[in-house]
Amino acid sequence: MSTPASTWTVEAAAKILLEAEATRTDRHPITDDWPALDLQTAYQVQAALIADKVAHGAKIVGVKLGLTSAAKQRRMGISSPLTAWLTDDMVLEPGAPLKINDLIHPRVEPEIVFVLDKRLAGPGVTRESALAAVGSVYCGLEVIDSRYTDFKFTLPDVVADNASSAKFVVGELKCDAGELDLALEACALSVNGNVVDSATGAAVQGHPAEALALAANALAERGIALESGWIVLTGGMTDAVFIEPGNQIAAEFTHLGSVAIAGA
Ligand code: OOG
Ligand code: MG
Repeated sequence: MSTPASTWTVEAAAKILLEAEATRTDRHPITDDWPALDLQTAYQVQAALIADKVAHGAKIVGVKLGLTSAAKQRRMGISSPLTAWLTDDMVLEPGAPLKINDLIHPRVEPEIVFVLDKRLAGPGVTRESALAAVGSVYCGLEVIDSRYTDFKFTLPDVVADNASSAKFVVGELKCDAGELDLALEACALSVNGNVVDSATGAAVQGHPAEALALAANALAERGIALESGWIVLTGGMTDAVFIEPGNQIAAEFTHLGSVAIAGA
């Protein structure tokens, strides 16, 4: 049953997306029923949704960027990057199985992950000043699980849905960002041992620290700074792959080590 446009509010949209997540039920895009949902309002929905999770005990642990690579933008048909929130309940420990039945239609993508050791506030953040706030860099895998049927959405829809967030794993090898050329850092993505895709860090806005700068500057427009200790997922380097029970998805990086998720 669709909700008439006149009854839509930020809170109503957040509640519907939270319910879809809790009941593992995909749905049609909110903009089908609420075409007036613009980007600014969509970020308010995202904030309301996270506020609800925080009110129920979740802790914000960082930020994720979405649609920062051409591979992701092409697949989703959206050419503009976005930001969303990471909470502690999204953390999957390395080696822990991913319970597929807890999710709707999970997909996995390799990402370069920063952990900040300084506060980073826009505007005016550059790749260099962003890197200066980075304490360490890791490889990672993000599990995305859009609440929209077949991952079909517009930019406001996916922003409202906290950028399809579900789970993420951070690799165990801690590296110093200053010692690596992250644009040249390469990653091979494999499913059950077969390499299905590859990319370098340059796929992410030319350099993952450009993505970090983008996040700092975009969040500054909403009066938010990135805090010391926060984790930043800089965005999928390749297209995401579906994960099913019994599947093993792994990302092997040239210097950042490797990370894997087994579907259960
Ligand atoms: C949106 C989430 C995008 C990324 O890294 O690009 C994202 C989606 O693809 O469903 O997390
Ligand atoms: Mg991602």
